[in-house]
Amino acid sequence: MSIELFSLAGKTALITGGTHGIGLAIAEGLAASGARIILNGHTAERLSSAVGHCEKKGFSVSGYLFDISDQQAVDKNLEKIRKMEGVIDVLVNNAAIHRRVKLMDLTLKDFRLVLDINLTAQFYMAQQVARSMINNKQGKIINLCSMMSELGRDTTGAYASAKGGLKMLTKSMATEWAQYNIQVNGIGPGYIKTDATGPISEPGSPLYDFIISRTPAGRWGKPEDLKGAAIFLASSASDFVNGHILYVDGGMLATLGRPTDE
Ligand code: GCO
Repeated sequence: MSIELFSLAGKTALITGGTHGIGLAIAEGLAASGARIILNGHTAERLSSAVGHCEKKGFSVSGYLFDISDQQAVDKNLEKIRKMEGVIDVLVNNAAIHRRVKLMDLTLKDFRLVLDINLTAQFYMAQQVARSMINNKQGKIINLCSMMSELGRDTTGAYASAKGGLKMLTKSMATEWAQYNIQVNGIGPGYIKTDATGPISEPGSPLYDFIISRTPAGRWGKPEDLKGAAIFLASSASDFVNGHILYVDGGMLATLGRPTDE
């Protein structure tokens, strides 16, 4: 019984930004639980390498190259996916960018770009996919939030504004779409070692040890640490979970931390 609860057999999952890092790890987790995975990427080389990587693991996988912030490209590719793949049962809204710049130095153009990709594009993608989920009388949407959905940090103002907004957009989607048996939730990764955190996640970088000191688990996270949360929120195990942000952060948000000399 419990195994079926977390099974994704017969389900199709679209993962945006699924070609590397957290997105690819989540895609692997969903595939290992039986889902057919559709990877979105915006660079052809990364997409084909990620599809090849998943094929080598024996996963049922396909790749679609488009920019999630380009509305026409989203419309065109969702139509193509509908024709080629059928219904999308699970949407993982993962694609995002980062601009680590102090607010006083951040250009309006870059602020708008971060909000556009990390928040507005997530809205439009979810809205379009949810339309077919309503017809299908079921669906799962997982928005990738962040520690920055709850906390600020120097140079992450644009990203935090978007991820804070994405937390509330998740709760708003849950409010309006739960009645259609669509469960909308979020995953909030802690500090995970990926390309995106590359510059700050190297031993010796000023943040590396600080993050460890702020994380009760005493380590940086790995992309695979997020697989279980994704499988849970994509499976029937979470059919009565709505508007929840599941933080996978090694305990960072649970604590004020402890003095360094303890
Ligand atoms: C940073 C980090 C964070 C992490 C992550 C934490 O610059 O502080 O990049 O933004 O990426 O979002 O959940």
